Amino acid sequence: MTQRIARLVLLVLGLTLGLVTMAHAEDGYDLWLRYRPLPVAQAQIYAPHLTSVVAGDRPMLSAARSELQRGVSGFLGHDLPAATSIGDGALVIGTPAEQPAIKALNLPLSGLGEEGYLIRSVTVDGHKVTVIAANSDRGVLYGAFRLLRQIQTGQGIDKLDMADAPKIRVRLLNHWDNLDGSVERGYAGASIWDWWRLPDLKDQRYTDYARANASIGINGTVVNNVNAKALSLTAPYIAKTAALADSLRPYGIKIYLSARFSSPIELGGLKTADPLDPAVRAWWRAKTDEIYKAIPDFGGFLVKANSEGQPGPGDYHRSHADGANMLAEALAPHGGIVMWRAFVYSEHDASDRAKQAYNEFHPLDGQFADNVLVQIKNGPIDFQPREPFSPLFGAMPKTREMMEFQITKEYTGQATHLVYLAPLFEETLKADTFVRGAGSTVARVIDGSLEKHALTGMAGVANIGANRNWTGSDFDQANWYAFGRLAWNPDASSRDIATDWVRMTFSGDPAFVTPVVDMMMNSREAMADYMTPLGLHHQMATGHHYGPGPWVHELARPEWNPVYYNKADAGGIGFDRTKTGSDALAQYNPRAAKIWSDPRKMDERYLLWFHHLPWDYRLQDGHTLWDGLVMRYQSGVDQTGVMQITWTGLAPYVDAQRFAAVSQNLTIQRREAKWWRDASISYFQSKSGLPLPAGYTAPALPLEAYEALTFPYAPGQGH
Ligand code: BDP
Repeated sequence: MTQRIARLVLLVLGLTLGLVTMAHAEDGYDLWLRYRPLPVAQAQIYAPHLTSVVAGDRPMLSAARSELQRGVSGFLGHDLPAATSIGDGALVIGTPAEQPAIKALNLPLSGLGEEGYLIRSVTVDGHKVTVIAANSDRGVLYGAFRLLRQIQTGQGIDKLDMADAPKIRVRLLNHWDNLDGSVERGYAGASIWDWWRLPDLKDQRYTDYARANASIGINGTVVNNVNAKALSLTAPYIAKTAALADSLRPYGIKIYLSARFSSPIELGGLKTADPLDPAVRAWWRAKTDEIYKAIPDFGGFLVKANSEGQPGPGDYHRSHADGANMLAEALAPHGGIVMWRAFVYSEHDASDRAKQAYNEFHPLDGQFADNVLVQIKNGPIDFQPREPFSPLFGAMPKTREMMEFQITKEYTGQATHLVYLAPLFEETLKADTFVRGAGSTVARVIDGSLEKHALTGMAGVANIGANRNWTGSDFDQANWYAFGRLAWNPDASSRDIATDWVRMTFSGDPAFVTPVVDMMMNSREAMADYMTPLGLHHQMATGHHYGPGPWVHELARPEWNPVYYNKADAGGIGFDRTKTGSDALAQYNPRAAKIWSDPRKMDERYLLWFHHLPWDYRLQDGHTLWDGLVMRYQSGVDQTGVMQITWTGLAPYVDAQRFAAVSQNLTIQRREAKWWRDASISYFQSKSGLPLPAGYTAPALPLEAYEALTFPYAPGQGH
């Protein structure tokens, strides 16, 4: 008897210890692919449909099979055996070309293209099975992850009939990772690429990175910074990149490189990098052939040229099209592409910076080769908390235009602030360019449907680093996740995506999901309010862009200074981009321009982007501009308080480790939101000379104290 009790005590102790260890194990490494054990009742519902897996053994099919096996053993606690014959509850995965059972089913796969999939509950030889079918192995892999998501989000798998295909062809991460292991604008530690120990060391992280990306449909990655070193194109680095490509290939992820335009001079010993020079062209052709020898499925080049000091065709009085087409010619025989960035502004151009990319690229429409994508940042300036869409979208109908979003939160709270960026992405994608009448959304420009382009793309500047949780904070994982989902389907809803992510990453309990999704959905607006309300932009401190710097005015180039953008003086605040000012509005289709042209009717969240207005201007709610500005800063701060309260109440649903990490970040966020509010109000008050509206507290410190702050080791500055 006593022995039995002792055994029981041991068992309980063991279980408790087990639970404690489990709680500790939630360090975020598993991302949204946690596959935690299901409650018994749920497991019993799924188990009959997950008895075995029938799959071919090509690399991507094996990857799909092993992911299903990993998932099932996590959910149900037992193996999912690989089988060759079909029995009840089997998962039958593959393509009609290599899996006879799938061929025999004659499924409607023709509309699914290269990468789509179909998942169906069917009967084969009297056995109830689930098929995941596609035209390619990659499609099968995506289908496998889709089935796992179905279970992770608590939905049925007994009567499945779903099909999906990506709307955008090239779905890429852009790593701004340097070869020395630092990451420009990275807030999650060092680069995950261990260039020093490559090609010999193949870190498990590379495989887990590939799995995570494949699970959201990302099919390529640019592994080095757009501020590129020529070194990346030398033989030793090509070998290192080839080793990375080997790790990523089974998950359908292609490797791309940022190419430094002056490489023919730096590596080839040529006197010029003039894109029309035959020797330069020959150098790029030979270099490209060399890369393809090592990486037969290499994706192509990303180029930042004649931008922020980078070399480019402009150095030889050639156009961006000349530069892009030279590389396109070298890549074309191999099926590779060029992504040529439109992020340019010039020290020789005194016009509004928001107009410069359009001015430089718009005249080149029709001149880019077929395998060139022009990669355009979502807004005309630089990844601000809120920007109107770039006027280039839709303005170059003969050009393949691709989207560049920033997933890493350079200007939007870095890794500490809880800011879900998908509503920002969605706002841009849903914006109407009107170039072909109403409904010509940015999404339709970049998915190619508007101008019938087949080569389409979306890139996201990665927020991934060597931190155990990959992205520097648990909630920043959501931005990586959402980017992938939106690149797959630019019409998807950011709320739906958040809901899936929360269920997969934390808990499916509605008492948790609803408040967390609401908090995420409000977070971007809160951040825009405490940093740059009413359409203000580029108010961040110099260099590291951490914290406020609305007073900065002494930098060499006018457009580097926040005062250039806020234009605050005794008379008012805001950048006049109407006819009376820079007339940047004229770069938009007149119907799009009209939406922002009248301050009394427009969405005031864009107000000071387009208009310079007096401090006593009446906002739509009747408050003066000055009062309304202060109120919005305050409301942003208040929202961070609400977020803290919400999260505190959710402790029972989250493991202790992640709960504490998020709580601590929310404390930082609240403190920094107050700092943003106080410093900004101090500065603008020094211009407006007006008292704060009744009931609003004065900034904690005098303006000089905010101006004097320095942050020598602020992260993300790269080398
Ligand atoms: C800015 C970043 C800078 C990048 C640049 C770019 O501050 O570090 O190099 O964009 O996109 O946002 O090229």
